[in-house]
Amino acid sequence: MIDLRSDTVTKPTEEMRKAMYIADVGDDVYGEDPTVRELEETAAEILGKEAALFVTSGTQGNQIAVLTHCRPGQELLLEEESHIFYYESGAVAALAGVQTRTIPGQRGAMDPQDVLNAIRTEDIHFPETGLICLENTHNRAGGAVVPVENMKSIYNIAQANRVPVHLDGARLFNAAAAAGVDVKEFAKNTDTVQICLSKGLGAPVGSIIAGDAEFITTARKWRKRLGGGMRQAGVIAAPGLIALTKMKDRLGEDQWNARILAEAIEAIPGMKLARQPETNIIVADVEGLNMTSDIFVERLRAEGIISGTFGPTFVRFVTHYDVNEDQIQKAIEAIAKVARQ
Ligand code: TLP
Repeated sequence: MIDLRSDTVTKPTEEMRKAMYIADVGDDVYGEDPTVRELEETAAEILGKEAALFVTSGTQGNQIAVLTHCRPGQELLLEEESHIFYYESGAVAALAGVQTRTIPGQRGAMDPQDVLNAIRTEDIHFPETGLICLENTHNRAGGAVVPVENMKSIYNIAQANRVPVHLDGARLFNAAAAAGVDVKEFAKNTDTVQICLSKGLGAPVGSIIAGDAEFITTARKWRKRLGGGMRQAGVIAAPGLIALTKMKDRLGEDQWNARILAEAIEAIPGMKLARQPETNIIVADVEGLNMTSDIFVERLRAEGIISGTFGPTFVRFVTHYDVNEDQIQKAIEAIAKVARQ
């Protein structure tokens, strides 16, 4: 099977497995796991933030950020197809008790003027705007890179109105690789950032949230409340450290493979790209084949290729380090075969 469902499906490398075996560990709830501490310090430095916290998943990281920034009854501004709004099971309502106000985006980027217009003025009838969330790369916009300039404009507006900004940077390193800039350039236009170690970077588990020291202290308490205080977590922090320091330099390969796959899909009669890929996510429209995405994904699976539905006629393919160029060629042949059926 060639699994192109997501970059979450990668298996840990041999180096990661060895690092897990030899990891120095302690009880992290007491702050005594040296490997976790090293991971958090390294992540804070890479992201240009004061402090960082190792959390179980991207969803937990985003939710802890919302819980730490907001109070119940506040309003959260976010792009209408963002992961926090679309894919986190309504957690911001269920856990933080905030209401969401969505703003349409262009390739994942909100218009700063729309953000400004959505920030609430003081009025007895209104909820307070508690937080603005950004996402980069933007998953449902097909891995689109939200430009640094756009983030900067929104951050300036947020600061002028004393509203914090959180970045869901699950795939921030893919954005940095595609834009040819350091992740700090994105992160500096935010108060807090969440990055996933277990997507393109290939760690088996875990995410990081970073921000100022006070924020991280409160976030640590929220993590404990949510049952995310881990004990000898060095065994999972060790592959996370490898992901963070060694895996980012190969993300260009995933982008290259995504381009090859996208160009081939574009040439298949009846198929078209929902948008040109910028990073490692490809979204294809199969409407012209008179198939739903469910049927297409099922038939493609029968040919040994796993993809994911992304709407009634949209199919998503994600490249990652467990798929090489030969396997991309096999995937192309299988996609073309299904398209002819
Ligand atoms: N995304 C997953 C699914 O949940 C859709 C995927 O396969 O792409 N932010 C963004 C932008 C994400 O894409 C994801 C995962 C998360 C947060 C959540 O991360 P996890 O899965 O670690 O909770």
